[in-house]
Amino acid sequence: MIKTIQTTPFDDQKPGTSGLRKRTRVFMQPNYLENFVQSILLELKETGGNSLVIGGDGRYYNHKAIQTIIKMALANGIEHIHVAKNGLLSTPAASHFIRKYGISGGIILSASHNPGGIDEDFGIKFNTANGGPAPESVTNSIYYKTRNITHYLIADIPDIDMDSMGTAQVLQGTIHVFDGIYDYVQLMEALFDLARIKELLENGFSLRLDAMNAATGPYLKAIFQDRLNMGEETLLRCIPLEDFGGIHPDPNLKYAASLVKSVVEGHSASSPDFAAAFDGDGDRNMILGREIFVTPSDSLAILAANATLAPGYRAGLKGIARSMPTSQAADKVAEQLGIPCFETPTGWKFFGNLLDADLVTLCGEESFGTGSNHVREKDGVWAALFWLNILAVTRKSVKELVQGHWRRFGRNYYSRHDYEAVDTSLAQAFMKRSEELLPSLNGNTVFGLAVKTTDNFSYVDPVDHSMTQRQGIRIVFEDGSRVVFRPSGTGTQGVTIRLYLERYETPHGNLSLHTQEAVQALVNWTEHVFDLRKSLHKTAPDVIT
Ligand code: VG1
Ligand code: CO
Repeated sequence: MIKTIQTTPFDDQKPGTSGLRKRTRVFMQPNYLENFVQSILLELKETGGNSLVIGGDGRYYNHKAIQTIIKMALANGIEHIHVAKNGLLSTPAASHFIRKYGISGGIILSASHNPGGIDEDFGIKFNTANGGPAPESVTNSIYYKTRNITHYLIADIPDIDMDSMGTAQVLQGTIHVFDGIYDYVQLMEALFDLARIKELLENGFSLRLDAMNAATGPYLKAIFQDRLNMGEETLLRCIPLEDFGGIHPDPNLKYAASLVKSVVEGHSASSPDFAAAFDGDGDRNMILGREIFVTPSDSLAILAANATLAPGYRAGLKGIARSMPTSQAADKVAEQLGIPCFETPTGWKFFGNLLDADLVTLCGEESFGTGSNHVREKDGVWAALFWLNILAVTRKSVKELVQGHWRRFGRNYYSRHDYEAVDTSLAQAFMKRSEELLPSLNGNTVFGLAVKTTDNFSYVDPVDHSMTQRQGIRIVFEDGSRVVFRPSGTGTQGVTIRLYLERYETPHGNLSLHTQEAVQALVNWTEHVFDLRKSLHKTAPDVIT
């Protein structure tokens, strides 16, 4: 019944910022998925794990991969295998399920906001017993196993029926097919005042939520249709599709442009008061209000400043954490609240220890990620509900809330410019040359911008003291503005270089500039000093958010 299959290593199974992400066809090669899964299962077993959650964002190959993982988990002696019904489980819901039921780990099949389909992307994330993405020590150990693999184990059994809930004994294990929506919705009900939100919505406040044909659809329906009685017109693209309808399920200014246009730009009497969009696996969010786009960095700061208005956060915040490239807006709030603000490398896995040690309550990343200690992942639907709860209590518009925040704390103008699919050797040479240039910049003033400090960011985890180096080149100017750049760790083609631009204006400064105008001097400075576009053989960024 259990087969041992001989295999040889693939040399490219090193997990990136968030799991292993490749072209779908790469995963479909014989043994590719199996090698990686066997390495995860060995890691799980070595650390004493005997239970596992499996689910994914519904993209092409999700079902097939889940069947393979079930059979391999059984063959490897995992006793309790929890499979989300229809294989559909958002990343935050997976995190919650692991934590709530004390499960040893989870495998989430997703390439997040990357497009899906046989000619697009697929991915695997592994989460540990705290519900969070495996930390680097674990992903390194899994990678080591992929380099030395000689065989894997798989049960020779028919496919499992994962379309109906129930429990079945198979070989030495038990397979539980569970509802991936229910527990998550219960958690949201505990954290937020849904009755108050309902009242707001019944009083003419209008709403649009866009699931982008991906994993959040069923969660949004369960909350906004079933609990809050909202009509179908409020929920857009809520049926998860294998190819996400051919779009990038990426909630940002480029890939959710039509929503942005209807809410922010071409606003009219019929425009909603509030809108949000979510990514493929449901951990990202974009918040919009009539005539305003809320940057993810501002969203974190505004949630922090108003957190006690939501029942789940009434006791206040322990601290805030943000990834290094995320704007310093949250730092200002933390300072005023008298709580610590931690700066971590990019990727949610770096927040896990801080959350587990109860050092922070809220976390955020500039890449449309916001979350809290309720799970160990960023959480899109949670962010939208948090905003709605605050709006329901304050009765302010999104714009009033954001502008009021700027008048109190100042405004961190912020933009990210992505240069995609750059030739790997060009990108590496550029990063190396840039790093070498840093010492010569300290104390210099170019185009009126005085450099205060420069470094290639390194991080020592305050809890386990593990060190992570070279996480991005950072230039901080005397006025608090910053230029940061780093190679992405989630791409599947060449290298994406991300350039992060931040300019701070005090509460008395000009708070109503256009963002790109506000950061233009920083772009010019970067070109002058680093010759970025020419070095990367680009004439303009591919994506601006
Ligand atoms: C990107 C984002 C990062 C995020 C990661 C995973 O990583 O910048 O902030 O944590 O994606 O998010 P990178 O290395 O490409 O910059 V998800 O929603 O794709 O799991
Ligand atoms: Co995601």
